[in-house]
Amino acid sequence: QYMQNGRPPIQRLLVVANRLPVSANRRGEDSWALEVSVGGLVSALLGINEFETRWIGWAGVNVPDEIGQKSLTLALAEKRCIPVFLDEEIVHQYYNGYCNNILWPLFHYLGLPQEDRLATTRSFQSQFDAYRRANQMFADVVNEHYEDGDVVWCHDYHLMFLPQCLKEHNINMKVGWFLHTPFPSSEIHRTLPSRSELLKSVLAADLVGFHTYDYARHFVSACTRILGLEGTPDGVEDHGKLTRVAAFPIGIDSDRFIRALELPQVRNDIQQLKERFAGRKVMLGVDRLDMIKGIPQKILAFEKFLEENPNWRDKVVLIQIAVPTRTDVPEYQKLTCQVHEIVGRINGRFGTLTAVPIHHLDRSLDFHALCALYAVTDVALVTSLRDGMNLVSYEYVACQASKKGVLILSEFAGAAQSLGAGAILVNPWNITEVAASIGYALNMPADEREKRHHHNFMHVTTHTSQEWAETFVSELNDTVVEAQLRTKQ
Ligand code: ADQ
Repeated sequence: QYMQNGRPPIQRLLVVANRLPVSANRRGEDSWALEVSVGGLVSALLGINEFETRWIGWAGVNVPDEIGQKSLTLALAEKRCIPVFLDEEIVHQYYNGYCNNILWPLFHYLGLPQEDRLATTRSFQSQFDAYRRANQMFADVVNEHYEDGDVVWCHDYHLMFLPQCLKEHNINMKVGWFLHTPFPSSEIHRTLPSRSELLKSVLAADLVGFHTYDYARHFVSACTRILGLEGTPDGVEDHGKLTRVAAFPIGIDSDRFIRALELPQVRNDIQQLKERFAGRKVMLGVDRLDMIKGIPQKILAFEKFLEENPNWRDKVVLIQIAVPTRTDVPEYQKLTCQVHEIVGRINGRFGTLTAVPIHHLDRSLDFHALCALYAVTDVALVTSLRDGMNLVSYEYVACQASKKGVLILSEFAGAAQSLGAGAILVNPWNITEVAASIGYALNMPADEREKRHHHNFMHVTTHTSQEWAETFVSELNDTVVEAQLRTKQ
């Protein structure tokens, strides 16, 4: 067990997520361009040094030929990534179908697909079968690379079947599962035709984690009401076997944002933005263009604010950055059109020859441009209809050390539990309330801004993504040790 120098060996952490943190583009038969995408999860895991991390996931490309699969596997190995190869049909049924069309909306309280019920019901079973098959393919890759003592951390709603597949193969594997979205009330979850199978599979894990205590409670209620199991303060018990269930709120790598503000390029961007918007207050929204983010509701609230406050019309601008996602899905195309239409109407109503009230950008910003924008903003508007946590609110707070801007935050984002005392909390469905909060935020005196910001800044800089990852993995190790002790007794 111990290496020659007397220190315990470094434990390996196998992180399994639908997507690898690397996107692959084919350049030739056996040549690949790899681009690392630094998201919340990647930076969280880059920061933990006590484990040797390997990523297992889909590279986002269809590679049907053996030469391509071999060469991509070699190229990814240099980034400590191991690919799972999924063909187009399975991606369509598992990823676009079951994950994005069924689980994603349901977990965000948007219900199961309504249109053409019969078609949905017929395809439901085939999508669910594909979901199971895809999860088994992830499990096969994990099993192939697993070594005794490794910790396996499964991520998100794409992989709810994975814990069971892994434990069926090796009951001693240490398996944790973490959900990045909300877990809905058991009354919502019970509408899902495959409700029991998914719960049972997740319960095969040793540790199950959520962003908030409420989501954990909903999960335990679903297990007690749907499966008839016993909920305990520690989790869910099934014939003496305990699955530990707990809240592990994610954070961000706040230092990365704070350091970026000192870079010459970012300082330059900040200066330019200040000059560009001199004399006006800047409000900001940064979201993926997804129905859960409440972008139309946010813009309608801004319209109401401008309607009721003519004196602010040429003194405030809303910058909405919306990264298009899932662009091949009709609902998302509809959402894009809806947002464009509302923005066009408002700019037509309240714009002048020299200024428009809303700058709407359908694209992603690079990290440095995003930091500069966060830093110059007076008010950030996060109006998610539901959101597991919402990292944009954290990133905004991290970049506001000098300006001490105000965060308007949906009470339906997990972040409301952690940043609620410093933010102005709103119900995003209540457009009148959000409009009034915009007025309150724009007029807030400096001492109140300072106090609110201080509260949130302390939270964001102390509850970091690294701490989140370390806590989850060490809790997983402890849970397994405790379970072994219990069975010995
Ligand atoms: P997301 O739904 O993607 O994540 P969020 O937590 O806000 O939501 O993270 C988005 C990330 O993408 C942020 O780091 C942000 O900077 C970046 N981003 C968003 N829009 C951008 C834009 N226009 N340009 C550039 N960057 C942009 C899911 C859940 C969340 C949960 C996270 C982590 O839905 O609730 O907080 O996982 O668990």
